[in-house]
Amino acid sequence: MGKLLALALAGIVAALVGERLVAFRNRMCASRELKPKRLPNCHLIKGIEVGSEDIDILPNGLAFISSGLKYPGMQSFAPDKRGEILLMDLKEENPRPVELRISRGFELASFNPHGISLYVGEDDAVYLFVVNHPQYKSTVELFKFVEDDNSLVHLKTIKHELLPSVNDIVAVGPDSFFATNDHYFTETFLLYLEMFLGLTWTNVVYYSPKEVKEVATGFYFANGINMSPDGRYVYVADLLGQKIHVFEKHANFTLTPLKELQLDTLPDNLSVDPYTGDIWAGCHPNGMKLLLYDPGNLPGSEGVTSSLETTLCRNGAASPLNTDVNASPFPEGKTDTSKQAVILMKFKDNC
Ligand SMILES: *[C@@H]1O[C@H](CO)[C@@H](O)[C@H](O)[C@H]1NC(C)=O
Ligand SMILES: *[C@@H]1O[C@H](CO)[C@@H](O)[C@H](O)[C@H]1NC(C)=O
Ligand SMILES: [Ca+2]
Ligand SMILES: [Ca+2]
Repeated sequence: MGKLLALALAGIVAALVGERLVAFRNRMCASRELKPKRLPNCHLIKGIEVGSEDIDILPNGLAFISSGLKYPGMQSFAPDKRGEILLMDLKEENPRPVELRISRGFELASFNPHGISLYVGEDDAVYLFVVNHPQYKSTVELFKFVEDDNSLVHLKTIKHELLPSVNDIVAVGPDSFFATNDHYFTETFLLYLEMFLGLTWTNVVYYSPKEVKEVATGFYFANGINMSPDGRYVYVADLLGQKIHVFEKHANFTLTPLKELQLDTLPDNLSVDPYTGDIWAGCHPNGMKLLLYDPGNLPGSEGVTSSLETTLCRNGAASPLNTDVNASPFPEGKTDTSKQAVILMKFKDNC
């Protein structure tokens, strides 16, 4: 009898693990294959070989790039090199990235920048918010950009118990922002277990010096976050949920869910076109390949875009259109970081 019971229990555990494994592989798009394609207007920018995690661009064409992220479980192209913020003037014919100098007093050796966000203050002062992971912890660094000498003046380091595992931020004031936490747990074993079991415990937090609060939760892996140009809507990419969530933002900085855009790929960072309001997402076509990084079988990248109309229409379900035709992972070459999205996947507009 004892043996039978043990056998039955073992069977149940195996079935549960098997079921979780299948669900996990689905969330990771583990069997998805894309044929590499070359994009004629896409070329490598020299000087960012160690990867560019995030980009934010000022209206005058100055692009800020965070580079050199080291993230547990992910391939790093230069594990011993500290991270940096690069500046590139997109108005130039052949723009080249230059490293921004950071004011003294900031601990540069452990700089590990992740998501970034720009905020232009009333006096036209430019603030740069940078998610940082010194010793794999999470902080948000606030800098002021000094254009005259290509430098960043460090203003403060923000740490908070509600910000344990920050991925990306979107600034809403000179010292306030929304941030995504991409894990609930911070301990390595537990955070892998969390992903494997498919817990939806990651969240979005609003931070200001006066108030810090959770404003949305229920994501498998909250990743990129951004805002509509008029500031009325907030967009959150759920990497393993394969969705972009659309929220309405209120004057008291709470969010109410409005809509979800279902994708067939793993969305990472989100950019918003300041003129049209279109969302552009850099995505990972196959999360398993990203995790198991094999230089002989690169994970690739793809982009997804959603027009403002599609994003906001209440009853229209956005669906990716003809992925195969428009898809093209990063061209062959040594710097595939799956961080350089190169394709465009149009949404069918059902509005
Ligand atoms: C915030 O504002 C929204 C919309 O005006 C309202 O429904 C909500 O109750 C407010 N929440 C808090 C906590 O004040
Ligand atoms: C986001 O990441 C994609 C690829 O993952 C990259 O191509 C894109 O430049 C980044 N976009 C911005 C503006 O953050
Ligand atoms: Ca960002
Ligand atoms: Ca990200």
